[in-house]
Amino acid sequence: MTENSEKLFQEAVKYIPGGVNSPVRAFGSIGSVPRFIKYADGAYIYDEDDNKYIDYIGSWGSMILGHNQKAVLEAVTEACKMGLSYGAATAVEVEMAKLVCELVPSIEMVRMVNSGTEAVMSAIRTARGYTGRNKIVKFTGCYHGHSDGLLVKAGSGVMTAGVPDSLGVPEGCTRDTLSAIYNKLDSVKEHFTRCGEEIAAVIVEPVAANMGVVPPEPGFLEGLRSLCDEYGALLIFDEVITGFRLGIDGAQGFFGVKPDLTTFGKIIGGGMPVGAYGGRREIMEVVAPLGGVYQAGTLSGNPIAMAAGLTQLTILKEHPEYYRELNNTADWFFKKIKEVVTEAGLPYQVNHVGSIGSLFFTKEKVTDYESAKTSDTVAFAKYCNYMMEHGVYLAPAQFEAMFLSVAHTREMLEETLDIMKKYFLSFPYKKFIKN
Ligand code: HOZ
Repeated sequence: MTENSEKLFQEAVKYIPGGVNSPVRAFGSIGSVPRFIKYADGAYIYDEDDNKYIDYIGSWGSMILGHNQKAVLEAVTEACKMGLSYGAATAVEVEMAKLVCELVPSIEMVRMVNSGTEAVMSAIRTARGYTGRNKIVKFTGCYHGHSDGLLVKAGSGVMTAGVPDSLGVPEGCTRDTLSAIYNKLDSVKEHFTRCGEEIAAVIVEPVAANMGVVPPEPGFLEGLRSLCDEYGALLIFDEVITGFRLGIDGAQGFFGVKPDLTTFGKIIGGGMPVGAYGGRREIMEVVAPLGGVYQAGTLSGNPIAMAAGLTQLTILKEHPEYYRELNNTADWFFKKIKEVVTEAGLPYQVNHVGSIGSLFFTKEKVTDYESAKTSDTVAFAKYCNYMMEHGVYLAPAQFEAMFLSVAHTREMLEETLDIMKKYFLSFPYKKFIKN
């Protein structure tokens, strides 16, 4: 039953564009009613109709420890008693910056902001300021937030909506954004050969997670590193999703490739709105007030947000076994998903890296935007709605990731697999198959 969600949605559309504050949440691509969430706990999320779901979104990855982690909640509660915001320097933000620099070896200085979008926007400006160059290379299907210059063939909601570029972005804002193909080094080389001296940075999701999850092929990230070094451009890893998720030092630790700048969001805030960008000292020293790259924010380093993020990161640091267990469990889970679809006679693809993954409704191996786009989104929509109706809360779009947390137990994952199995092995499903 979704009666209360339906009523809320009818109200919401009157006052909020599309009824939501972020497009994917409208459930448009699966054609059903967005669930309005009342509360969440551990790996479960509950809607306004009191439906209970196993949550595979986890605030798009932020809740790696599960919802309502006790120590995080306590830290936030304590911090609230001291005032909500000062717009001034605090001890907690120094502690936070120190911890990020300690955990991520490529980072010697870091600046806190309020979202991943803001982090990326600022990192790009920093790269341009530092190199004195204007052009950036991004990959088709990678999503780096909604700032003007990066809404070029972006992933996530833009890809789901089938909109190549956003309205309202003047041509001038994207003139210096060059597109390349994920996992195809040659497509990057072409840009460098043509205008290498003008390229300030290459920005990449080290594991693409906004066209569904697409792992980097062996040599791809290393190749980007070499090209950037050869031409004096900076390599920016957008670790908004992978940061503190694949391991305490993110994708850069997981794959052993060191970027010049890194952006964070989601996990770094422990559920609060936090983003950050950081990198080598000499680069970060161009940021104001030290240098000429201006970037500022009243709520940056907000004490409540810092309390949540600092506590979540400290727990992760103190429990390296969480990553081992989470990644092992995820390896098992995604392998089982592949077995389920194979048993049903479906040639669908399962991609995953650590605790993020995607089931692609296509027989093509998914390595980039074009192959991801071969997915049968109608079949995905039917599947996604079935899962929702049976208590499994999935990202409501083919081109998003599934997120596991340390709160997901084997029993919950087995329950999820059983529901998937029932669906894929059921007769009515078969008539929707395109591939
Ligand atoms: N852009 C996010 C998914 N990649 C969705 C964020 C949200 O709706 O909260």
